[in-house]
Amino acid sequence: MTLSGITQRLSHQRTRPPYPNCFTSGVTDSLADALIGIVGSAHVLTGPDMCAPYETDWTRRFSGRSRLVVRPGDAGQVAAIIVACADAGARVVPQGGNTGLVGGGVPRDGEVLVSLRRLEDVADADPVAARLVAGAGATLASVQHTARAAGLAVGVDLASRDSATIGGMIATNAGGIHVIRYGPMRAQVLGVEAVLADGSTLSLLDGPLHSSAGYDLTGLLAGSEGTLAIITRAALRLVPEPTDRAVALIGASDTADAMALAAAARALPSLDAIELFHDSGLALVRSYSGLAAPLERDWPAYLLVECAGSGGTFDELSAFLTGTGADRDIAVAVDPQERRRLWAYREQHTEAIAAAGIAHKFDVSLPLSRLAGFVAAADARVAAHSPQASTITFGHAGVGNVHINVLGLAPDDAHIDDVVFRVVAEYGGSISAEHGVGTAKRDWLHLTHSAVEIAAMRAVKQAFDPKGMLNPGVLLPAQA
Ligand code: 2HG
Ligand code: ZN
Repeated sequence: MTLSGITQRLSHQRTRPPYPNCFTSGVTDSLADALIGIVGSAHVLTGPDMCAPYETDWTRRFSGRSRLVVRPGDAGQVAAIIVACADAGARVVPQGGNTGLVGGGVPRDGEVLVSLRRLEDVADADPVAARLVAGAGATLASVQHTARAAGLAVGVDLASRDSATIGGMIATNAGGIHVIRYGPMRAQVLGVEAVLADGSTLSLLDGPLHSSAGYDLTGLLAGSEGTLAIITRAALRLVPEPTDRAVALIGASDTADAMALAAAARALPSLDAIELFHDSGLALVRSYSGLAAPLERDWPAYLLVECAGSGGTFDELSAFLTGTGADRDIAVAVDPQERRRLWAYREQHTEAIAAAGIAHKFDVSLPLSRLAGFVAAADARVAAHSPQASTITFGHAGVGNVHINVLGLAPDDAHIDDVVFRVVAEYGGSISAEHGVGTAKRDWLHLTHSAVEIAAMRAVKQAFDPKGMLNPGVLLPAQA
């Protein structure tokens, strides 16, 4: 099942709170009338049932009320919406596929929610320039499909590919499983088109590949979480589509052993992914999916290594595995179906956790040499905070990005957030690696970012959005 599939299933199980600021059907105000004039009545949603799917994020921890939901069909309509909202003094929350995990893409207090999903056009890939232009609402899967038709691929891939949109992925500087090879989303974006807070459009889609003329505005908007502008289209760089892949799942005696294997695997020329998970996550995935045990025996930790290229990946991976020691418990797959099966143990973590409860999610990054120590310390600190909590840790071991998921606690238990983020700071990490800061983490930004850094970020926000209209409350902590 895809992330969108489980979202639908889980949203049916939820009881919905009342939404006093989301109008009941048929009742409008002058802003709604103005927006209907821009996008048509079919694309201004004003009833609580209509707005509800846009008001809770994927974690189910973060939800709020919108004034209404508006669904523009092109960048011109986005610009007109921004002007209408500014005139009405309304604030705006942009949203892509609503696969976010940090409360950054859902309303908080009666904002206008601008859903970019209708901006889903994907132009054919340009094989000479190895680039493609996609609307902000195009899903990653649809862009991957178009790139593949030209023998090319997108350098970023993640489990929510069927629902996550290009605009949202840029706004959060998403990472995923290939960061080790191609870098995060910011490194895939050649240029963007974006609507600024004054309704003007910044058009950076067509520039030359290489330019050092001034500030990198595209790079700045990547990771800005909708607080500086609303991204409407993007030009993405493409990479050669691998035609040959081999995957290995290796049992490890503990996180440190897995990280030592990961360090050795980083030297593989065709390395495409290095992923980590533990026995606790595997048990949850197996009971959720019914999958059999992946290896001959159970291990405390597991490392998944994938090589991809145009030939010889199995031999390259085999030579590496031989060098890891004679008594290793390993499964290797070349056949696509078998590779998918090995990947399922890792990729189904998020869904399996969501099926078990509402988790506190910590997407953090650590210096590679301190990651194993951090995982042990975080586990111990969570257990000391609350014996009924269970911790599941997995992630992108090759780049030091781990996802700590804590189950068994109340969704509004902010103390646990404090406990985990303080361990991150102690171990020299960052409180967000690839999901963004959102509303979930802004109050802990100061733990890993200096006052000078936060002041510079505030100055940027002030320059782009002096009235604080775009995604208020996200990324930057409230000022005392
Ligand atoms: C992944 O790596 C995603 O699968 C989701 O970033 C992580 O569910 C999570 O905590
Ligand atoms: Zn991840």
